[in-house]
Amino acid sequence: MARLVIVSNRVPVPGDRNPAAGGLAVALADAITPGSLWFGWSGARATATATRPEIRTVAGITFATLDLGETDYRRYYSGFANSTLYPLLLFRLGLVSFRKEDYVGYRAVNRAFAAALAPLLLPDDIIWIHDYHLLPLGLELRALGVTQRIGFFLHTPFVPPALFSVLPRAAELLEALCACDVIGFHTEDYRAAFCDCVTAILGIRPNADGGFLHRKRLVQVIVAPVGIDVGSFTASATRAATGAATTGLVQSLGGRQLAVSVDRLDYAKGLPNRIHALDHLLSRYPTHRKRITFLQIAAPSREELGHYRGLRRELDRAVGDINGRYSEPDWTPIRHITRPVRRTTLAGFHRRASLGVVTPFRDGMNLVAKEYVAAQNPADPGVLVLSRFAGAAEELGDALIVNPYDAEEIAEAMHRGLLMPLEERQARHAAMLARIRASSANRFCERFLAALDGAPEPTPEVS
Ligand code: ADQ
Repeated sequence: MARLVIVSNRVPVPGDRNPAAGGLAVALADAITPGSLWFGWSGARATATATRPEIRTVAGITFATLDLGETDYRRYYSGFANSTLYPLLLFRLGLVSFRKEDYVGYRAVNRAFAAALAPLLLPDDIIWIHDYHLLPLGLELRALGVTQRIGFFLHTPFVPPALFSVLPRAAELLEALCACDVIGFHTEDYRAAFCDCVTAILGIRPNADGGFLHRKRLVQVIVAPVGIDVGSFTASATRAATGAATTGLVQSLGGRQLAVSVDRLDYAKGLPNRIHALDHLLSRYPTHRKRITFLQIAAPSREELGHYRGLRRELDRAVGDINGRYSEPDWTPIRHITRPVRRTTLAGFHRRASLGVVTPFRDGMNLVAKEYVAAQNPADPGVLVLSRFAGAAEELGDALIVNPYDAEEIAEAMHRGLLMPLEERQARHAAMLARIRASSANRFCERFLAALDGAPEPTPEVS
């Protein structure tokens, strides 16, 4: 049987003292079985980028990681990946900066990844590359003579040609990505936007199935929505709901309703606007004062970047302002935690929350929305308030869908959710539960790997 090789920017090595909070590891937990190889950055920085990976095997899975040199880290990771590509793909044109040396560094790290990975590959391997940090990795591997099947999955949205063509080197990057056999996206919208870019920028028109020929290679473009392992998340939520952390939380609420938000601290997640929404809720509907506690858990992320530090200050200010204006001696509207919390603990909090508030300005998918649904007690479920610009909204139309830029609309949805009759809550929850079961983490991996497995054998000479 073919071995699966996963490549991602960060590698979640078990026991890592400094794991990155994020959805990628959750999404791939089902794919990475004993015998697989996971390759990428260790998360550590050194004077120069390593040329040979450090290899560890844990529970039959091989983890091969490289340390990044300081300059490469600045140009590839902080620079082109997170200050150019990420804001662009999240539709935040005003935050995009471009420096040629960052692009050169980005390409150099992709080349270094390819050079370190190629000697580890076996003839029948299936290679699955993840996310915007590694758009040109497929091409770099092909340049070293790698003929194995290569797939690529993008965890962010994809933007239409009018936006993508803003990127200097847009054509070069698109071409490089087309060295893969299968390219996958969370939603039909992103897939269509990518195909439109291929047409507008490369002059190639994909067929109705999203396939096209590029340099003698058939490239397939597919939709594979990322999901979660619903059964195991529901089981952890049920267990955690009676555990110490959740019972302590529930006791501290003194019978008040709980609303929960869980995010990486990222400007795409719409955090300050959500806090403004709470302001609207409490001023427009004073009946909720002293009756609701809002628990915001935001794990720090990419703190070395200025925009992220600025966001943290903005959020601290907004929370302080609302708590200052509405708190009573025996009640504070917002509890604000800026630390990662264990996923199993979060599951218990979700289960006890009458409202899950997930309002990113943009999000590739957003697994927290699915986790909130999976954690609910079907007999007495809470209500999900969800941004229409999260990929998850395509599947979770039974949530209360809001425009995340409109704080008043979010407030109205929160109000409606807090008062929603049991029967309506049950019906909406049942419909959403069925959807997340149908697009589980397992199904995501199966769908992508089946497409990759069925891809025709690549021809060796690619010119
Ligand atoms: P992320 O932006 O990291 O992922 P998301 O999909 O919400 O976002 O997944 C986050 C995961 O980390 C969830 O499992 C969640 O429970 C956990 N998490 C979030 N905040 C946390 C916190 N404060 N403490 C501890 N754990 C926390 C990227 C894309 C998403 C896409 C995923 C998967 O940005 O759009 O859904 O990849 O493709």
